[in-house]
Amino acid sequence: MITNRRDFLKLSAISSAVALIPFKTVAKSKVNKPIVVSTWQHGIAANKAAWQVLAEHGKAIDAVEAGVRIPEADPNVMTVGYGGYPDREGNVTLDACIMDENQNCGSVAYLQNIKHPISVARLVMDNTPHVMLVGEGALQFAKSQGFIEENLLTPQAKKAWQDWLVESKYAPVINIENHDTIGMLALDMNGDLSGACTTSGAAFKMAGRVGDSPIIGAGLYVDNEVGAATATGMGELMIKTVGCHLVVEMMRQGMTPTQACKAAVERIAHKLGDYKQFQVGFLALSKSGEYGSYCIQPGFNYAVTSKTGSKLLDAASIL
Ligand code: SD4
Repeated sequence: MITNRRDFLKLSAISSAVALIPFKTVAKSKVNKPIVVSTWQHGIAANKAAWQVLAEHGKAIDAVEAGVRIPEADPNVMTVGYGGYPDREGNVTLDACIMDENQNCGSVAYLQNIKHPISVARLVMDNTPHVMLVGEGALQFAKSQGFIEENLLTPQAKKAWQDWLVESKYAPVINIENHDTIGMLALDMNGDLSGACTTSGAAFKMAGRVGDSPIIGAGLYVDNEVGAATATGMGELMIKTVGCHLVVEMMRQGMTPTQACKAAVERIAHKLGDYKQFQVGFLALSKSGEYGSYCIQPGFNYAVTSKTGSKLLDAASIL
């Protein structure tokens, strides 16, 4: 029982000391590093590029940027960067963010005609006092940094949009047929965590729509004392729950990455009620190099690359 002011102060001092202790200290030799994880099958190629940086003792922040640039440039990946599906008006609009081990972060949203939004986000982080630039301002900034404007709408994506226009049925549902954002998390040789997330967002979205992927805390979060998380699926749901921040905070409280992802997905499902028609998936990596994932619908997979090689794993799901 707290009997006087001195006891209260003592207790407050103890509680704040406890709050500063990392959630779990793992013997340095047991840390699984370096390691990189990323969402979906295209994560395999992306991880390969990230691994080149990590294997040479490079920084996690450089690894994640290099990694996600691969699907950004790939016209066959229809929901990231070049070749991404456009919005209802036929414009490809891109969202991306990046976060390092010191809580520095940068983000761009509703960026058009620039193939590598993640690198623009990196420069927002490195070269400006801001975290987020959007639309025309983000484009002007990109151009000032030497990025070149190019048409990102490939014939394949244009055809898909024209086919969609026939019915123009706008169902703002992201299920397993409408996804592929890449979120990537890395732990480098130094034991530092960073993450990146980049997308063209929901296919045929309303003009001006921004999802979770460029929102720090929703589509990506990194706390170098605890772990990192990224998300894929219906971005509105991650924004409403600040999903990735939630996952990291649950890890701080002692959950494993899988347990934390599961708890966040269940929180969303519980609040939604009709969750069966949506997809939401989280991927998390802890400070000790442990990883895990969880989603609503089966079908979400993720790529893991470490010293033992690369593998594609299926996330566990509610359904
Ligand atoms: C969004 N979360 O814009 C993104 C879409 C996505 O896999 O993840 N697709 O809502």
